[in-house]
Amino acid sequence: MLSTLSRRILRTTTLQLSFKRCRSGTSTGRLMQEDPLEHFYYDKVIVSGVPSSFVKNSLRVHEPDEPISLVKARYQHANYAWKVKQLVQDIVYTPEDENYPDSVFVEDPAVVFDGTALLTKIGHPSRIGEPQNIRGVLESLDLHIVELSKLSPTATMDGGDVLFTGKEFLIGLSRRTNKEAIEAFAQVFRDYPVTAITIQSEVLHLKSMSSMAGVGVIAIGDTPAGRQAWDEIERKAHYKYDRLSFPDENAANCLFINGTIFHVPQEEYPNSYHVWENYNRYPKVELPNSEFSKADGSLTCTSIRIN
Ligand code: CIR
Repeated sequence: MLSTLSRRILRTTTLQLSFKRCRSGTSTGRLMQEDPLEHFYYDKVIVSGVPSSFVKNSLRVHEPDEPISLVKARYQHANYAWKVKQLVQDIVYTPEDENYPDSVFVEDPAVVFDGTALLTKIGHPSRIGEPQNIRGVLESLDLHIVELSKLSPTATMDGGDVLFTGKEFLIGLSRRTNKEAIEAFAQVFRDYPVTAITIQSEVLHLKSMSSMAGVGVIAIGDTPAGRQAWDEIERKAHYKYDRLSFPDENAANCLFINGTIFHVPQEEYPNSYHVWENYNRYPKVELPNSEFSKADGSLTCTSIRIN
């Protein structure tokens, strides 16, 4: 039986199908369906367990007012996986790794796109082994593996800096991701334009303050760093996007999966909630993320979505 979420996806998908002329040879003039959501369909999502070392030893820019609760973090993580599972075929779990307190942020060690998994070299030494740790899972999914460190010995990159818009890659040039990495990335994923976007040093990643909130819509913080990044996107990106502005940077990070938006709840970002409340292009689901945001993690950080 279809869940309510699945029914909503089908409805959204049906509404958004558009048509284009097929250009190839004899079929010229035949109408072919093009789905604008194509690049936001995922059939597998990888999540990694929450190690107990996450509580005390995970990296964070500022010590949070209240300590991280392991019980709450694990509950929020299980809830995340369960809610996403309502929309995708497979959730692939990797066990927690106590040696890597930040390893729950599985978005950072690998970027997966079009059957290729690029193992990054995370730009902080405490996370250095995470890309190799996730390799086995990626191989088991029959992905073609490429190692960033083999392409450029000085390159560093966190997956949290990579924003695929559906038409091109925008990549944060940040404390964690450098120019060499962005150049190497462009050699691996050649089918789409790749553009570097400067990230002010107080912000961890491009996606710490932005995300795709639907086809052609970039959610982004209305803060000095967010405005600077948006100006650069407008100047340098190859395509134009609508902007959905949030008073809080982190509230702009949502998951857009199979036609549904997953966003943070009102109690976590009371000043930004109205933006999500008034945004009604897609079905929406709230996902609490308070314990992960204490260690600078946004919603996209705790999964790898595979298209
Ligand atoms: C770190 O500093 O690496 C972690 N505490 C947070 C990583 C968040 N990941 C992400 O935005 N993709």
